[in-house]
Amino acid sequence: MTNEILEEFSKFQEDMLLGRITSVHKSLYLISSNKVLYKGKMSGRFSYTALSKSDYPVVGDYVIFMPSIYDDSATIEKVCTRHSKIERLGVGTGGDKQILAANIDLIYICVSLNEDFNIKKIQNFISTTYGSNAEAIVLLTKKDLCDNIEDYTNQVKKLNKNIEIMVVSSYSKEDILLLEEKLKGKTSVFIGSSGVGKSTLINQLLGYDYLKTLDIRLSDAQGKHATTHREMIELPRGGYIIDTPGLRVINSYIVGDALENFDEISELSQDCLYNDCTHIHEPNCKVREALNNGEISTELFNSYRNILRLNRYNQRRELERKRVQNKRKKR
Ligand SMILES: Nc1nc2c(ncn2[C@@H]2O[C@H](COP(=O)(O)OP(=O)(O)OP(=O)(O)O)[C@@H](O)[C@H]2O)c(=O)[nH]1
Ligand SMILES: [Mg+2]
Ligand SMILES: [Zn+2]
Repeated sequence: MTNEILEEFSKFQEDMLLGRITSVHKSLYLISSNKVLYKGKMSGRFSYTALSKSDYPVVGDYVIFMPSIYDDSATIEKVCTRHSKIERLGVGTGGDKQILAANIDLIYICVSLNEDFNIKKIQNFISTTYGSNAEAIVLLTKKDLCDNIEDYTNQVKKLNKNIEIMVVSSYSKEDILLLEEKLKGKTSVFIGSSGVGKSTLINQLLGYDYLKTLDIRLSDAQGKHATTHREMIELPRGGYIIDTPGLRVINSYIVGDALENFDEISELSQDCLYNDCTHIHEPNCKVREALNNGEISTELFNSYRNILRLNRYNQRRELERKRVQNKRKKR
């Protein structure tokens, strides 16, 4: 916590509390303050004066709030100045950059050794950390599945000789202890594709299965993410870690990156009746429901649909390419 935040807090009445946002669920903000969890809503005054979405709290934000005298509800009056933040590049979302998390010291770019490893993707991830005021570290996961680790670390070094690289396995006690040491006293965030083991690592750090993890690797667009919400978790040996849902990678990394900008829709579509819902005519479609009651804008929905269409086109082209290749081989 910075002195700036303490000074901001000192300007408020004594019955107000200072806390930190651990997760956000639509207009409900979970706040942790002195190990007590509160369910916060924004005050009328705050909502009235807020100018943009980025004024509202995100995971990791320090907030000043009034606790209820009856239950665990609370009214948030102020979001304290952010000393760092990680933003997602705004593609097709009307230019408003989305803040993923605030007040973080370390950003761990999680990439699994073997199938997930892609140097261009790592470069993209590193780019998103520029200007965040946090330090980026490349965390190569699932080292137990890899027997040429150096080939991979060398590629990262060639890309950026200054970036710190860590290589871990979720199943190595030694690695977990090392990570625990690095995370102590800091706020860190794990970002990366789905299935690289972000939540598994956090569960190992906690010593029990707190977070849901993926049992079977589902790497296609229809695959469900194990993690669907960003959440900040206090570690037993000190420090905070923020778990995030994985990036969707479908054929082309660019499409995956773009889809990742539609967090809200991606989250909604996890609850659609069909895994491969196109959000046009299927029954029990949560995305269309949200569109109808104004929770998501038509503009956002349309650009999302365009990305899906482009993606299906890419998939068809890829299938066609394979078919032609196979034919040639048979001749
Ligand atoms: N071999 C091996 N498998 C691992 C390791 N860590 C995690 N896994 C497996 O990888 C799969 C995905 O792990 P998760 O922790 O759910 O991945 P995630 O990055 O949180 O995925 P999302 O929440 O979807 O973003 C699970 O089946 C884990 O058991 C590891 O170090 N080695
Ligand atoms: Mg996860
Ligand atoms: Zn749907």
